[in-house]
Amino acid sequence: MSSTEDLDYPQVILQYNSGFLVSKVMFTACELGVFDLLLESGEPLSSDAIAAHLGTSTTGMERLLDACVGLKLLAVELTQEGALYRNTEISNIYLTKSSPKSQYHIMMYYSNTVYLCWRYLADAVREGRNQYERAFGISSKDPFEAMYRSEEEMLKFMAGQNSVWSICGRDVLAAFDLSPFTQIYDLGGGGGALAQECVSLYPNSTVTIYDLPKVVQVAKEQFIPPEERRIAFHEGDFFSDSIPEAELYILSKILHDWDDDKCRQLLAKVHEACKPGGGVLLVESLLNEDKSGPLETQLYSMNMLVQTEGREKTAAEYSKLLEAAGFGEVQVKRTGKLYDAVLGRK
Ligand code: ASE
Repeated sequence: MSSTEDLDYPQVILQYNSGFLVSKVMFTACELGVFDLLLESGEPLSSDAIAAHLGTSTTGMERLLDACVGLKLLAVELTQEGALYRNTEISNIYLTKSSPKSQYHIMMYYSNTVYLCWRYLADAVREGRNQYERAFGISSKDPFEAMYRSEEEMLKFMAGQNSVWSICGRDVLAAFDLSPFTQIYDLGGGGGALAQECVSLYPNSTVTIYDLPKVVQVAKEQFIPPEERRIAFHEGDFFSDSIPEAELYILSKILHDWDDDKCRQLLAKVHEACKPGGGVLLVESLLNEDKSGPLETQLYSMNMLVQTEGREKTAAEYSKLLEAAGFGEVQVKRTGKLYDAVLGRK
């Protein structure tokens, strides 16, 4: 801080105070369908018209729209008939449900699930564990049993993860030339958006989505088009069931869910299954070596505390885990975006 003015009016403190209000305004406009309506309408609309279409109060909608203008998620124009609102380009691409890059589902997951866990952040820090018992009244022995406590919750999570891959998937898969690997397993591949990116980027590859039976069933029925022949499915629990032989295993946002013991166990099992000359690709958000950032990754690590038993790690920590499991020639590629890639070879 450089001047007394900053001390009298501490921008950071004021901004951080209202940070969660910002998220909730965006999530709520998404949830109510504001951006979808403005995309469909094709012309600017008044707050009364938007409120009427979406079945909300006018007094609430007017304030929500103005806050969205403040956040630059909407633009407003004053006319003789009053204020008219329209989407910005960013909103059209990322905040509408129908866009191929829509972030709608991850926002609904954050707004309606993650948000409820964060209410107990102080308890999570005190106790060093996730907060499913307090937030939802359910046992938290297996974090994914808790996260998939209903089909609806599982679907929300799968759709949310898929929306992340629609904007980050290509970068992490292009970080290394994976074309030598044609037989690929995506362990914990969920809704399969990363698998779809993979077969599109590497047309000679086949990707098998390995996940819990109930996840695979939903992926098959709701996420992967049946005509996609390069994507296969394997139902199993990668801790207790066998892992078939393959050339490359993708573990995308898997290790960050589990404690170090389970990470070591899983990687040892993957190493055993892996063809000689094959490899493992970790896709994770990497912390700086001194853990001083990136902020987004530090925040994800807090989220892993409230929701799972894992944490975000540094490149050196992932390399060490890979080497302990027998993988060598470990290479790290930072993409400069949310998710990075670490490749190890057998
Ligand atoms: C997990 C990922 C998540 C487990 C719990 C989670 C996310 C939210 N809760 O493996 C998503 C992480 N955030 C983004 C933007 O990807």
